[in-house]
Amino acid sequence: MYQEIKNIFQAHFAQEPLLVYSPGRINLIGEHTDYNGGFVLPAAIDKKMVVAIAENGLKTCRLYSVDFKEEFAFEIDSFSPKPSHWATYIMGVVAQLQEAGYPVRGFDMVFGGDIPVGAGLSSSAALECAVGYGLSALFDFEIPRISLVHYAQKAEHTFAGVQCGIMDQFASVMGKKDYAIRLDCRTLKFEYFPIDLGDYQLMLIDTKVKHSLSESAYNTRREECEAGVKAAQKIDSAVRDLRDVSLELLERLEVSDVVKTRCKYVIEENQRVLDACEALSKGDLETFGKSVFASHQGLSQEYEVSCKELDFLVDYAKNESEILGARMMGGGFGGCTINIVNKAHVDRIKKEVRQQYQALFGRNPEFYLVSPEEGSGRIG
Ligand code: GAF
Repeated sequence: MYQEIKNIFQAHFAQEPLLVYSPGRINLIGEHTDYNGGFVLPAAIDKKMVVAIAENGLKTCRLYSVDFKEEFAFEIDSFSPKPSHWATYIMGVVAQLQEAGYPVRGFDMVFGGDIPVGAGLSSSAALECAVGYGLSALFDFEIPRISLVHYAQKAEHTFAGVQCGIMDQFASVMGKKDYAIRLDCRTLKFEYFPIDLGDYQLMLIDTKVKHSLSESAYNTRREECEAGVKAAQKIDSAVRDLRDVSLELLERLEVSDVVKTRCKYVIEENQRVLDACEALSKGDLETFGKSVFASHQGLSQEYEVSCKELDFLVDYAKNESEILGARMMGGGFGGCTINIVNKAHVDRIKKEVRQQYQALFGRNPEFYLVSPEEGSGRIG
């Protein structure tokens, strides 16, 4: 893949590029908690966005997307967001770096990779992080990794219009082989958590659907949670995030039932992350798996960000004794489920799921066996 992207770069721009990558991510548990100042347990994976980049001495930045087979150019001194276009993620990062005072000059870039788009594995965060990493390497300025995470997240807010939390960019930049990251999204304190699943392994099942609601519903959920926090602050001024709100206090809030239900999910999910980490550290995979199933139940019934395809896959897993836990992953409304599957049964389970899913939804699911990998890096 690296060589292919390098070759395409040379064919397009006739010079030697610098190559960097940033990975996609999984999340074991802790969904929609990041923008609520809560806890998450993501990991980087071995599916990556690769960026080939070189300075071009021009005022124009020339881009080529391998996956979309499309070119795009913008002027380094004058550009604006282009929501829903892939170039917006790149321009967003350039804008953040410029605002922070880093010297970004004209460049040529080719990018591509093997993170399936729309599968909830954060291909856009990986692109933002790879671009930030690539620009810092190209123009020789040191950016602390944590600042890179913030610039990438801010690029998503300002240029893609999605008010995402910090989880995806954090995992992509800070990932570590064989470890998940237990991250406190309020303080940004984190701990690398060894992932040793013994006879089990992580398998993603891609529904191959992405329902159109995903972006608008994401921002609505965020607003609903903020409404809950505001109402709680009227009663207890010490409340900063939903994790400071007890279920008893939640009951007393003057908010709609919908807001209460959304907040309840977040409060419980935060606790589930802590419980799941405790179980993991004791090697108690069964208890860990139960928290994972409970997370899906909350996402589907209370937070209402699932869909029939995801629910079907999790219901299947609940009835399969060789899967210890399963849930939807990421923003929702499609993408992948994450499953803790007995290695010896992976092939049988794949076959069964494929048959049943195909019969019900008329499309083939995709399966990815994944494990935690290193975050952003330079190649060569
Ligand atoms: C998306 C967002 F980008 C993350 O910040 C996070 O909120 C996630 O949805 C849900 O947990 O991936």
